Amino acid sequence: LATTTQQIVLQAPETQAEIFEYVFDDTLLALSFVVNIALAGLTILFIVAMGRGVTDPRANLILVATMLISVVSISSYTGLASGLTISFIEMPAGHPRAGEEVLTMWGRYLTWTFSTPFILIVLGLIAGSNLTKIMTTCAFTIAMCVTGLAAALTTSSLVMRWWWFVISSLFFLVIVYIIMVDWTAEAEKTGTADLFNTLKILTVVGWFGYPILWGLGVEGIAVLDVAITSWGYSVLDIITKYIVTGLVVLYVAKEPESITAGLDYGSTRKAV
Ligand code: RET
Repeated sequence: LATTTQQIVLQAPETQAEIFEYVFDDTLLALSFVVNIALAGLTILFIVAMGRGVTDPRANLILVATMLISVVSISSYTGLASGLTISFIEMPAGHPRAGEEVLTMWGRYLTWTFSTPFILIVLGLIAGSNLTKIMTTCAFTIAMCVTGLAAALTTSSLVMRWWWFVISSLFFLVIVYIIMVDWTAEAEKTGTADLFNTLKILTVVGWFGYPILWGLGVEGIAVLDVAITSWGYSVLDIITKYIVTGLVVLYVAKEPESITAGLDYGSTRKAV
């Protein structure tokens, strides 16, 4: 009987129903999902309320893009809360939890693929950048998230996990460069530097938190446990999504006309 009990304890949840139960047994973990679903919903309502009177097409494009960040977020966290996008994955030799089945929230990396481009569209539009640079950052963030997903799901070798991590980080640096160098200069010319610089700090500092958490959490060197890692990502999401959205929406609703970047880039007003 003792052996049977031990086997049951060591057996990681496998079916979606078992994972769902596991998540909701851990109140802290479950809350890290539920809080974000609620905040994303409130953020959407806030955007709708604040954006009612805005008629400028470019300002509306920015508002729609902010809304899509939260739309993706609700779906992302519903995927995690339901157990659909969580799996227990066996870590390769050399990993601190080698041979153990570790809870992996792979849905996060998957859904960042869809949410982060909208954040970059918002920032690029506010800086008054052009389609080429906005598309470049979108392509690189998709590449960053997909290779991050690959890092989390690779079980064959520890070296390969970290190699994916390195590739993903290189893609990340391309984005950081465009934000820090190109967009900073463009925002200066566009006259949106005040807002842009605040968003830039929240975004660049916030985004660096993700690979750091990945490295310290269960996917990496495993000094942080699953619930803490999950809360870490949830808090970073609150900063990089809802707080950024809130600042953008307040500004755009108050001064839709100052979000101009010249006719070439789709503005409704001539560049000054
Ligand atoms: C990973 C691991 C591999 C290396 C790097 C990463 C970066 C992730 C980032 C995520 C940002 C997510 C946001 C989500 C909001 O919805 C994939 C963790 C560099 C920067 C802003």
